[in-house]
Amino acid sequence: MEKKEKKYMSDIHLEDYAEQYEGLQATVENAIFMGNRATESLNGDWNYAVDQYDTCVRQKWFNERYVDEQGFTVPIDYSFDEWPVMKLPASWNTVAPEYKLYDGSMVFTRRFKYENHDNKKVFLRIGAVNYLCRVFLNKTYIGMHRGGSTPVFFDVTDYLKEDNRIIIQADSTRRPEQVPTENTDWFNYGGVYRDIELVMVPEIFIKDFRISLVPGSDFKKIKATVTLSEQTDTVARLIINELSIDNEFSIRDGIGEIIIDSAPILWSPENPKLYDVTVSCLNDSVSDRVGFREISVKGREILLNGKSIFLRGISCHEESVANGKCLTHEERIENIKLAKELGCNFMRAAHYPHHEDMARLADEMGILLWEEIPVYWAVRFEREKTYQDAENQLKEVIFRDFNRASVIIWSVGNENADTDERLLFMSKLSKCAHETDGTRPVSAACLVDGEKNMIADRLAEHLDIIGINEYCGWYTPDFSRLPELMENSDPDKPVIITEFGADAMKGCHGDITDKGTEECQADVYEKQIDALRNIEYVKGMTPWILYDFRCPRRTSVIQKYYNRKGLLSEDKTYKKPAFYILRKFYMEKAE
Ligand code: GCB
Repeated sequence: MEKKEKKYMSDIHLEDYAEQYEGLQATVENAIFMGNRATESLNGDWNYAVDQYDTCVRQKWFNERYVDEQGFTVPIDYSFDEWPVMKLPASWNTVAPEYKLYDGSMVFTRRFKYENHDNKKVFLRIGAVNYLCRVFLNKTYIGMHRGGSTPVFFDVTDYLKEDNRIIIQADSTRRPEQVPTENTDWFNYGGVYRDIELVMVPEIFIKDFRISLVPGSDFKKIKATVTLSEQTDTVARLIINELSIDNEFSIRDGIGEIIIDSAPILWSPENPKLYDVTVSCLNDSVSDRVGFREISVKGREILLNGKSIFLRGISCHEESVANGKCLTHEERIENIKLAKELGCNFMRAAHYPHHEDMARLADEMGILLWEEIPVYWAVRFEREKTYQDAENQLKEVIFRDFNRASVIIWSVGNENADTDERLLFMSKLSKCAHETDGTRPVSAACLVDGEKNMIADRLAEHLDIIGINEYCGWYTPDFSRLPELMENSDPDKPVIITEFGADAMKGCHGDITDKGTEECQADVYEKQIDALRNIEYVKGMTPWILYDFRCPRRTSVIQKYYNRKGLLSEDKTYKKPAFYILRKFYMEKAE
């Protein structure tokens, strides 16, 4: 058949409209080390519109023009400057009641002035957008990013002017091929919910800076690595005044490292000692506050600074009633304080990378962290692009938090069925984590083999620490299964019980057999602790969970769209009895 000439309005007839935005995908390759760089904030008032049908990208609103490619006059379907205003960053679901359940696309725009103070290069950094974002600056498509919890960087040097218009499309649509997939046990908050800023750097700049103890050096060697934005030969300088370190080292083809004999005071939860570190090279200089510690695994032991440690932990989502995922600094401090009050030395930041401020606070306040990527439940393990997305999110969080002493474990996922495709997918992720960061153990929260009632996940072979989620006393009602499970298993590495728990609504009372009561939850904690306390290979636990959190799947009368397994109510004002039971155990353990 003869092909008809394309006489159509591209914005309504082009089915594959998203395809044209696939090209400029920001990944970890675009990331830059932030350490106290000059920035200009773009937080604040943004005009916005709900864009359910993706008209912004179909109709290319960023062009701000009246005539489409075929010569049709297109009436304008937006009024950027007259749209209502939202303060960003924000989870839009908490901004107004009409957005409480909104999943989809919203378009944000603002004007801003930019004065070039001889900055050679300027990047746009957005701390996180859930899930997908597309960015347009001054009528140009800048790029897109996938992954709702890691930072996004775009080089905007060539597009910035004195007067600028920026547009961010944030799309929180749940899709089966994404990471996480469409079905999770938490609420899918949408929005540009972490800081938006311009980052100014010189022509050649320090792209990455990593510093840590050299593993196995008896805590007496510090290694620093600098990666430049260009493959240049030059010299870098590292200064740690408090350790009398002021050393130069050479950079070849844009990369250089130095190993220095030094015995810093070791960082630990009990003594979270941090040092000010500066590295400079050519016209660039960055700094950081870092702790030095070594985390390792030996047999069935987890060693912190060479000493066996029991991880007294608690799992935690990134959520608050008032702000959704856009927690304030103070709310994060409160969460760490609550964990400490519970007797914890460890927190599991589930199920996706939390804000980098969490790890910084953990460094300062002295709490160890498990960080995780959202390879959760039934991801499309057979799909290569899904793998690439997961791997990129993993690399982005490692890039962001490498220097944080508090972060001791990378988790590559949670509760995934032990299929061949999943084994391949997640063992590759584990390999990638090891290759990207040779200083930290890798783990995942695995399922128990229900038939054999034992720890038998094939992924365990590729992990350094095995995480196990078991819900004896809750999803597995017969409690005798737990001692049996422990008895049947003989892991050759340490195990962390990454989840157990039970729902309890604040103020709901009854018998220990009445599901949803405080008594029932307390009983599950008593029994769990009893069964686990003397298991030699269990080297930590992070029960589920610090406080109740929103969950669309939970519709019962006691749940009311909340997962009620919290030790505290969702507003954190009420501690359920199970809080004190776990606290008692942790206090004993701490001694
Ligand atoms: C799990 C999941 C967690 C859920 C929890 C529950 O195993 O890892 O995300 O919220 O169970 O309450 O069922």
